[in-house]
Amino acid sequence: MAILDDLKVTVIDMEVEKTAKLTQKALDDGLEAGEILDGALIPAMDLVGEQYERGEKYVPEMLLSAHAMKGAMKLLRPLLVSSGAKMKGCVVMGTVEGDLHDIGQNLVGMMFEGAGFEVYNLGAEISAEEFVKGVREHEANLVGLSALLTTTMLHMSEVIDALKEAGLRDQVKVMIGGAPVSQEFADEIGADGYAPDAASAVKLAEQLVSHR
Ligand code: B1M
Repeated sequence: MAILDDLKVTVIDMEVEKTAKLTQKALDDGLEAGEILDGALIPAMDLVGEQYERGEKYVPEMLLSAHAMKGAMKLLRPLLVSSGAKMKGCVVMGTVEGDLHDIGQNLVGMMFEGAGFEVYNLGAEISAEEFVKGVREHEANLVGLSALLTTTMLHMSEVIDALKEAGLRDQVKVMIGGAPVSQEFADEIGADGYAPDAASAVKLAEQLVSHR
């Protein structure tokens, strides 16, 4: 669809305002939030990542594309979270220590909210201690960990260890996600599950809280 192709280009070209305008236009034209995400915004960020890898783009440019995507997500948020469903469970989530990639985990958080979870999104660069504090404070029954870097994914097991040390591991399920992690890695660190994307993250969260 032409508008999705145009939107993809505006994100890649780091056009923050134009991205917001086109996202609004796509919504006004009747496109669904999911179509806009999957048909333009996520593929655009993938391409930006590939361009960075090939040395065709640098960090500040990646950041501007990320700003454009975040602006679009602001407009999509009300549509992704409006459900009014009864609370299914309480999730404390965030991106692990040293990792400031928060677009994916924000998206997962919005989908959780839309599916009827109570969500406490702690943000990015969250230490194991902060996750423990969040679980205690909100009496969460699910913890969602995100990492986008092969270096920071290693902090996920520290969160699990800290939950064990705090005596909280039995009361929470831990799920992980983010490009470098996998089901194998989840098994290795003793997480309860892994989801590759936001839609499957919701399904997994529902399964995990219903099997308590
Ligand atoms: Co960064 N970056 N980045 N970056 N960046 C990647 C991740 C990279 C793959 C790019 C590349 O080389 N191709 C690469 C990582 C390589 C690696 O470790 N394997 C990389 C690098 C190297 C870096 C820096 C080290 C660059 C540098 O400074 N030299 C640096 C690190 C900074 C740090 O964190 N300490 C860095 C910085 C940045 C920016 C700040 C510029 C910016 C982030 C801005 C922000 O998030 N606020 C940025 C961006 C934008 C990217 C790319 C281009 C896009 C990430 C994104 O938002 N994708 C990325 C390349 C890529 O991923 N294609 C890249 C869209 C988002 C919707 O997808 O986050 O994968 P994603 O989330 C998905 C799933 O993974 C899953 O569901 C989401 C929705 O479907 N998911 C979960 C995520 N979390 C989940 C949790 C769950 C379940 C599912 O349960 C709890």
